Amino acid sequence: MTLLSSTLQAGDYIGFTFFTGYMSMLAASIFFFVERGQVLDKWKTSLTVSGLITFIAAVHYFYMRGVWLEEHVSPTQFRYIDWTLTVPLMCIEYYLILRPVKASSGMLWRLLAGSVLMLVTGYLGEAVQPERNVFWGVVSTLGWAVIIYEIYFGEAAKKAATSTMPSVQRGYAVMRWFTLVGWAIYPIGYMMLPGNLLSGLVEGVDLSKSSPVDLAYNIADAINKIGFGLVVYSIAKGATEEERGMANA
Ligand SMILES: *C/C=C(C)/C=C/C=C(C)/C=C/C1=C(C)CCCC1(C)C
Repeated sequence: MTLLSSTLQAGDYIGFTFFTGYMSMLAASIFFFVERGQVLDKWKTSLTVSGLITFIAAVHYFYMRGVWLEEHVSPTQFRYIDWTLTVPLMCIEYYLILRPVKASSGMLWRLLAGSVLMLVTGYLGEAVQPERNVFWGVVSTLGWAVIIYEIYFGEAAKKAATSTMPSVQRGYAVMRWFTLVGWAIYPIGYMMLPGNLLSGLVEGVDLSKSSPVDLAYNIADAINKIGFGLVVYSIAKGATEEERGMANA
């Protein structure tokens, strides 16, 4: 008898990460919304956006958890809907942090264009033409490269270097490190898809019970949504203290 159960089984480690993902995203959202009260008005929107990113993710994790428990398949549609909303919000975080040093809307549009290219082609490779996932993965990486170029060498990098606030300088360096190193977990997960470059690594895995790709994505989301939000929070807190210090001096 095959027992299709929609409760969490002892050995279902992927299921565990969907549950912890859901709960930690929710907790992070409450934290960011409550902490808005601790920073100067000009930094409040940054914390609101951090909270929205983790809140949108929490709702999607709720659904993804359900899909995984009931069907044991990758919730690819919910995954990409989540990313389509949250990745642009992360681009907006860059814009908000750099707005005091006069970042242009062109910078924001370049980040958004890179995100759209990265996510649309990633979806094509995962859900529409899985037999061509290597090709779509390469195109998607070009979108990511547009973002990396902008934050390391483009206008964003140049504007950040002109900031006189140590907390902004330091925080920006950590933000872009997340976008370079933390985001790299996603393409590594993608490369474990059947037929892709790292699929040999997960050859023995029973894909009806486990999903290495989802494990990678769930870990990456926790790091890049909660961790990234905390960096934004530390910039807002630090800048608030620096500005209050200047006002009192
Ligand atoms: C909160 C969600 C985030 C930060 C999602 C980020 C997603 C990526 C950086 C995905 C990148 C991909 C590639 C660079 C190539 C292969 C396909 C993707 C979409 C997994």
